[in-house]
Amino acid sequence: MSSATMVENLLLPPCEAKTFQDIDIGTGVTILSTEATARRNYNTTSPVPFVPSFKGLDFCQIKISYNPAGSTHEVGLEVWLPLTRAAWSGRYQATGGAAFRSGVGDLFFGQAVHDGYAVSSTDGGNRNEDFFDISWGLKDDKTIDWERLQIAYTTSIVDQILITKNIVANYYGETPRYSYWNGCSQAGRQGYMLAQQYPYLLDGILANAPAIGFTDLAMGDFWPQLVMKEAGLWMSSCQFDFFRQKAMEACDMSDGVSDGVISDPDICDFDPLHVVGKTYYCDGEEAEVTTTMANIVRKIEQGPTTPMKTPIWHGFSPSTSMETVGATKLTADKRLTSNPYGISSSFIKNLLLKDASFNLTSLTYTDFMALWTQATQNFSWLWDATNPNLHNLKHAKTKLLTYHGLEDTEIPYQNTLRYRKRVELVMGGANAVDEFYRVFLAPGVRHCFGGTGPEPLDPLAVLVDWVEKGEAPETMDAGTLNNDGELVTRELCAFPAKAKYMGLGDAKRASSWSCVGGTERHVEREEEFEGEEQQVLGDTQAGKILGGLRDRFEGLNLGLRIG
Ligand SMILES: [Ca+2]
Repeated sequence: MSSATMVENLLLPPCEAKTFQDIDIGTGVTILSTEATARRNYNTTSPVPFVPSFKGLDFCQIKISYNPAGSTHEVGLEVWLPLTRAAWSGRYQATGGAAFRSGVGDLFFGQAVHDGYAVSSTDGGNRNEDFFDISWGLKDDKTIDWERLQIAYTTSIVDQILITKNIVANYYGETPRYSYWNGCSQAGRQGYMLAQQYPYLLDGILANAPAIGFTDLAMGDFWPQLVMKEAGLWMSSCQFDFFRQKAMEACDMSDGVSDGVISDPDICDFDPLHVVGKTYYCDGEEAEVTTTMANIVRKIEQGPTTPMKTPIWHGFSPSTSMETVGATKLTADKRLTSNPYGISSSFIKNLLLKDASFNLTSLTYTDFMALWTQATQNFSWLWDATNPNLHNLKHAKTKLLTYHGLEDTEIPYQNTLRYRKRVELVMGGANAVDEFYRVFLAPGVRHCFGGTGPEPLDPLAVLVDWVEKGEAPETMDAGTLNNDGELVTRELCAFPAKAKYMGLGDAKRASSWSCVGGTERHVEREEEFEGEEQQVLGDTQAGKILGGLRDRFEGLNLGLRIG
């Protein structure tokens, strides 16, 4: 440690509650309690495989409890600050929630502190540990607790960011140089809400697989259950998987590579009715696909429609697993029955029907449509983040970055694309929107992570480079291990570009693929480009495609070096 750094660290105040007594965010919150503890050589343990554990972390842990402005509800906030000034990158990372929860505690804190971030999470005033239970949104007298819901889904996120910035300033003597949002699903929705309403609070927003239209999503994810109920047939996951396997057989090669990933589900024209009469094996028995089964799958792929057949929500692409929204379970007498997704069932029962013990299999299509209308009228204002006007985001120079898996089991990727296209309509077209908002679709990736396709490796780093170095991403590095344990790499493409196998070279290597069909845009001439001919190539998308070709030939290891 240099002497200058030692002096800097000596100047930091102690990691004690009194250091953080002076919280003033100007919106009238009342601090109820403050705890601060210096943690040294701390090991995090992760309860889930997709979050790594970290050893030997040093940080200041702060826990604050407060009443939001004008409310007597108690909200909890936790912040970890790298213990020394030298360990802090000057950055702040706000993390968000999942399912019905506003935050997920310290789940992502180890990675953040390890990477030099100050990091925080709110409980949104909801201490219920069950991610899929929203019975707390109903008061004892069966009326909706709007105050609690509003705190959980809007104001606590803003308080979280403002209070944490105060805490950062109290400790390091300066506010964060760069502030980021980082989250997926519910946290993705929170990120879009911040982008639409409070973009000045942040420099960059990473909001993946976002639950943008949360009301429609909660209703739409019940659709597969209703389809099965109306058809009078509850299908097993094995039966759904048979259709999924047939769709994969029909469309896997549409991208030129047989790898269990459909790169572009939009061009997969698999029709479930084509496999009627085919034999499948489930639970040790052989049976034939019926028309009823095929029609169930087709309706789920088409998505919910009004009685006039107007689509009201997206369907799921044919290669998407139905294990979440199309789940069924066995009754005591070994019959299959409904097993709806927790978000949908808890929302419909508690907040729409106000009866936690309601039997959802009694709902008819007509009932369901009426409930959807009620849901839109009562809850869209609360938690939907669908406003396409991003003028404030643009003006704040804040960047919004999203990836969405094409096999998302809970939120159809079309939800994100529909929003992006609406933004393009009101914000001056694709090129203009690309200046502050980019979307990357991840073939074969499920909800936030998992699946057969390569996952984004470090999307936050991509956002940081965009915000701090002005490097707008055209691609996003992704990777996974295939069934044979081999590393598969891919560069995800900035929408609307799609990854295309160039027909030559190892398909497991990113260099054998190119992004094609992207937004035509002027590419700044790079310094290494010299000579008139290369300047011309560098000016257009053609340069990028040729760049891909260069990578591809170099990837063949033939000793070729191009450009
Ligand atoms: Ca494929």
